[in-house]
Amino acid sequence: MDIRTINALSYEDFVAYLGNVVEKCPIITAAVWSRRPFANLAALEAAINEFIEALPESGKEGILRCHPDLAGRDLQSGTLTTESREEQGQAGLDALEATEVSRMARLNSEYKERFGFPFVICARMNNKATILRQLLERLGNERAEERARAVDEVKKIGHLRLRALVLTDAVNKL
Ligand code: 2AL
Repeated sequence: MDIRTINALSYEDFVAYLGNVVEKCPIITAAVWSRRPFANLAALEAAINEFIEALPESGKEGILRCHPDLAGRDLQSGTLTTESREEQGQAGLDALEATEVSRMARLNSEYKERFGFPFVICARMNNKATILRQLLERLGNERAEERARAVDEVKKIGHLRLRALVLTDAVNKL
């Protein structure tokens, strides 16, 4: 869809189409609908990111908690969202050895115990080696620093999800 079509969508269709740009947080999409019309894809993305940034820290942590673990139970049981399944698959997380799955599970729960929210990283920009390295490194961060880092990853995930849903201006001109 191009941005003009997006701008013309009803509230219901807008949320149905873009509701999972931030994982399981359709309320964010619902909130930015009233900021139409968007000049372009970048303006839509900026509105989403501004909404996230304006949230109190507890709200940002709430967004992080909507994310499924990487290589976690939802992946094993097939209950990930379509977007998440594709992202985790692209990073090779659906083809881990049993020992790698249990290592991820151990580190994920260590991280959650330390910070109170799950480890979030843009899987499409990583692979299993860089994900594990980041997980280990970020476990050493302070809580506020780590929260900000994780929110940046949510924005990267949203950036790629939006690009899959909204044609860029360059494509529109073709
Ligand atoms: C995810 C996910 O589901 N997709 C992605 O890029 N990252 N989850 C996570 N905990 O980082």
